[in-house]
Amino acid sequence: MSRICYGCGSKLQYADKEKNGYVRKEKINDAKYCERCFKMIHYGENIKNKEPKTIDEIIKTLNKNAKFVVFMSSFIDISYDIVNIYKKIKVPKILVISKSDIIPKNISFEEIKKYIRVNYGIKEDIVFTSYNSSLNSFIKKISEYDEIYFVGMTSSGKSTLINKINEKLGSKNVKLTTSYKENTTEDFVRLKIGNMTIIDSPGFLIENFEVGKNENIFEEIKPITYQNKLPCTFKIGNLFKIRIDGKSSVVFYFSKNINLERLYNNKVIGTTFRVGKDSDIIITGLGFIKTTEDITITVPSDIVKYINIRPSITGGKNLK
Ligand SMILES: Nc1nc2c(ncn2[C@@H]2O[C@H](COP(=O)(O)OP(=O)(O)OP(=O)(O)O)[C@@H](O)[C@H]2O)c(=O)[nH]1
Ligand SMILES: [Mg+2]
Repeated sequence: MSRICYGCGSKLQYADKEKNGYVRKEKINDAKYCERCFKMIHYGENIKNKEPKTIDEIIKTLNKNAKFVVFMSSFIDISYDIVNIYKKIKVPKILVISKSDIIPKNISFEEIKKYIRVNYGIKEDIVFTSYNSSLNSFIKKISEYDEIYFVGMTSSGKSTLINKINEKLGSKNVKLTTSYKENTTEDFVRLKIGNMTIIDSPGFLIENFEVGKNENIFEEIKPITYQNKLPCTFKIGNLFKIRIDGKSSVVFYFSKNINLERLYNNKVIGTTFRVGKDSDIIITGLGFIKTTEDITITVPSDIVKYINIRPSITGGKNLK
């Protein structure tokens, strides 16, 4: 019988070093982790998953096998694209806004809930989790089901949350592999935790800006506001520059480790588009920029694929 890696769910194999689940031949019968997970856990390496599962493959498995689904996304990434994936799941489900510790304190969970219900028409329960919250009521809620699939955006914290539940309930499972890089979990992993079977899943991968450790958001976001009066260029760390034309407040929700610099007389070559007032310009995986008035924005053309526009999650008419 084939065995799986407890860290990422890949089938263990020794035939091809380049494929998921590789271990050395002599380890095939007793390794708990594939070589990639072993290196990620013990040496902090980040090794890319070369064969990520597609969104359709994951959805198909859920609609065929799942009894109950926990769907996770951070408040940064929530957008029409993500809600469209959520809506393709046809079995009982709840929406979990993960990493609630990164939400600025001036935005209440109730406001975000209302925003999601009003703007995306989600009727199911919406709950907030974080790796440093108590999780008692969340665990109580999911334990009404004996089998639960955890799915959601890549890096939304699925494996971390399952490890926490495992720890809280004192189960002796091997730890799932976690990392800030995309597509850490490669295949479904079933764990018996208390009376529940919890299934970790590979994350849904939409175009995701690849962050380094420095740009990943590990703690509460402190938004940075500029009053844009003239056309200005903003340098976002050493990553890229954007240009904003229009009189508007421009509020950046990024990792505090990203230095922002406002430049005048500095052109950006790329793609230009209009953004309506009270919008968030999401750079998926990195953060978002809120604008309060109509603006025109120019971004380098290779960044366009990461951009999603949504009604602003942090206030204005979108919360009414
Ligand atoms: N601030 C914060 N960071 C978190 C939280 N949960 C997870 N993270 C971090 O987010 C990153 C991704 O966590 P994972 O648990 O690997 O995410 P995942 O959803 O399993 O990712 P895939 O397997 O790629 O789909 C890691 O760097 C975690 O430390 C949380 O509650 N708060
Ligand atoms: Mg994972």
